[in-house]
Amino acid sequence: MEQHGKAQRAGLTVVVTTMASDSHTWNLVFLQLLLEELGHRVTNLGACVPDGLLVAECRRTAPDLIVLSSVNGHGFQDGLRVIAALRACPELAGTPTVIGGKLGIAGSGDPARRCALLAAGFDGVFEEGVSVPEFRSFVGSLPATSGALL
Ligand code: B12
Repeated sequence: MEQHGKAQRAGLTVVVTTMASDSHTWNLVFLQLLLEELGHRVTNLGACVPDGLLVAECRRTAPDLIVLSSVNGHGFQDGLRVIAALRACPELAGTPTVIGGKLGIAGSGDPARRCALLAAGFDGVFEEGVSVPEFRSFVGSLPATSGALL
C-alpha cells in the first residue's frame, strides 16, 4: 500500500569508480547494476578517474559507501594511493570504502596484498573469484546514514 506523509530511506548512496590508470568500464557497469538491484543509489564516475576528481566527488556526494574497482593489474598501487587521499579528508576518514577486481597481474587471492590494502585503510578487499557473494553480504551489513528521503 502506498504511504503518504511518511519519509522512507531509500538504501545506501554509493560511489562506484575505477582509478586513474584503468580504462575498463564493464566492471563498473556490473557493479552499478548489482548495487541498484539491491536497492541502492549509485553514482558511477566511470573510467580513468583522476585522484583529485575522485576525492572531490566523494566529498560532494558524501556517500554511505565508496566502491573502487580495478582490473588492469595496477589496482594495488592505485588503491594504496587513493585510499590515502580519501582517508586524509576528515569527512571521508570513516566512510566505508572497498576495493575489488583483478588487483595485480599474478592472479587473485594474494593474502599479503589483501593485508596491505586493509592496513592502508580499506574496509574490504574483494578480489575476483569468491568476491561477489562476500561483497553482497558486506553491503547488506552497512547502515544508510546519508541517504536522501523518498
Ligand atoms: C574488454 C577488455 C579491455 C578493453 C576495455 C574496454 C572497456 N570499455 O571496458 C580495452 C581494449 C580498452 C582493454 C585495455 C587493456 N587491458 Co583489458 N581486458 C578486457 C577483457 C577482455 C574483458 C574485461 C571485461 O569487460 N570483463 C567483463 C566485466 C563484467 O568483468 P570484469 O572486468 O572481470 O569484472 C568482474 C570481476 O573482476 C568483479 N569485479 C571487478 N571489480 C570489482 C570490484 C568489487 C568491489 C567487486 C566485489 C567485484 C569486482 O566483478 C566483475 C563481474 O564478475 C579482459 C579479459 C577478461 N576476459 O576479463 C582484459 C584484461 C582485464 N585487460 C588486461 C590488460 C593488461 C589490459 C591493457 C593493459 C592491455 C594493454 N597492454 O594495453 C589495457 C589497459 C588499459 C587501461 N589503461 O586500463 C588484463 C589485465 C591483467 C591482470 N589484471 O592481470 C586482462 C585480464 C586480459 C588478460 N588476461 O591479460 N581491455
